[in-house]
Amino acid sequence: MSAILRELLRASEKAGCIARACRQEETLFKLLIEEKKEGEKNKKFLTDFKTLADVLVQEVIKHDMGKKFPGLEKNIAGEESNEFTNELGEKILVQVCPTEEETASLLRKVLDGNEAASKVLARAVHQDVLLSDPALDAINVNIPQSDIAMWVDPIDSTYQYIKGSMDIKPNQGIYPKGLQCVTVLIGVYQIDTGLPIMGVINQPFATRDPKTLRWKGQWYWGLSYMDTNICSLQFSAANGEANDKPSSICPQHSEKNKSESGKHSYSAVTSSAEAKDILASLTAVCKEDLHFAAGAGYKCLCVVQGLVDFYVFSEDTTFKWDCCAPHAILRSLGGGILDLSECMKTVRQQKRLQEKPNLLYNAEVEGATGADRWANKGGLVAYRSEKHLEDFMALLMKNIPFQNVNILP
Ligand code: 2IP
Ligand code: CA
Repeated sequence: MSAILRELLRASEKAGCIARACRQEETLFKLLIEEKKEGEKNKKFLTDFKTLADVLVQEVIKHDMGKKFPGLEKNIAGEESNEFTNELGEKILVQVCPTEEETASLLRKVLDGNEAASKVLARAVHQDVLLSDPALDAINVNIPQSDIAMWVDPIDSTYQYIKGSMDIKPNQGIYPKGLQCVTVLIGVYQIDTGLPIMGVINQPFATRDPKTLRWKGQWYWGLSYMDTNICSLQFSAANGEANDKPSSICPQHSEKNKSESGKHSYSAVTSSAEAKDILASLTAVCKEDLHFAAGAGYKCLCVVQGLVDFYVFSEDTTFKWDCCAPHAILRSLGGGILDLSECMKTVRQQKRLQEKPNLLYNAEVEGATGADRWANKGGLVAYRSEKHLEDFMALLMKNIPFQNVNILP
């Protein structure tokens, strides 16, 4: 099974390379940044380039996984559809062709004849990405291929990707916005239970070399299946070139977080789009340790890294593809991602959170259409250690403004 995880990692790294190429290769970068200029005649075409990058990355992941594990590609779903309409209104199925030349010629149709851009992109699609992560060799589990399916988010936080801010300062290690918030997310779940079992988060723009000004990526993986729980963060020194963060950046919530009164203090990250009442409560509970950051995947990564205890979001604007990969990694560390409204209901009834309302990845939202079928309808709470989950949830409920209790589930 480490073979699948190794391939996931390689596919995520190739996706990261394509994401970097679109910003670092002159011909592609021009197409990407042009989009920022408002009111341009060719705005529609240029907006489509961003979508093309997204679609292409998703197709590369499907193609590469299917090549190594035939049949698996049929069970890979993502945010994007690969049907593409170009400026002339032609419908084109964007896919990876057998050769670089064929892919370039297909891309030319979508890119309105732009020869140079098509070639550069096709080269990135067909390049071989070599990586080694010796920690993966330690894994010895056997999961039948027919039991698993995957969710892919080719480029999470697309807005930050297009905006491309490079000089955002982190606050206690957390980037509120900027390229660091961009992630590639590949998660594997068990078809019958809907639970996530393997995941990779690739951060293509993790650090920037001050001399070459080139970006370097970083990856995180985790596997949680039966009795096996294993995560790249347990092997900090052996994580291959791309991972150079020491495991000490991941302090577990510890006694140091106890205030003088003996009560625990908690840290959390949320979206700037969080609802007013939950925000008020989070502020009351976490005080200066409440952070805002872009990207659902990146916020999960902050929890994985131990930079915050929780990621809380009550709205229904995150999706299965945003959470499957981080959820698997968090499970491998002893944490998870739960449905927030279900947790609140349980805590409100003064019951224990024994049966964890895990986010599940195999069922649609009843009655929903389009992307909303795969929304995390009840919001989410992501955590790395379950030790303080109930206490934190109880505090969160207690601090929701009284006059608004009727919004509660
Ligand atoms: C988005 C992206 C946004 C996030 C939203 C996701 O995915 O991660 O940043 O909103 O929930 O669906 P926020 O940053 O407010 O949490 P994408 O960029 O792939 O559309
Ligand atoms: Ca996303």
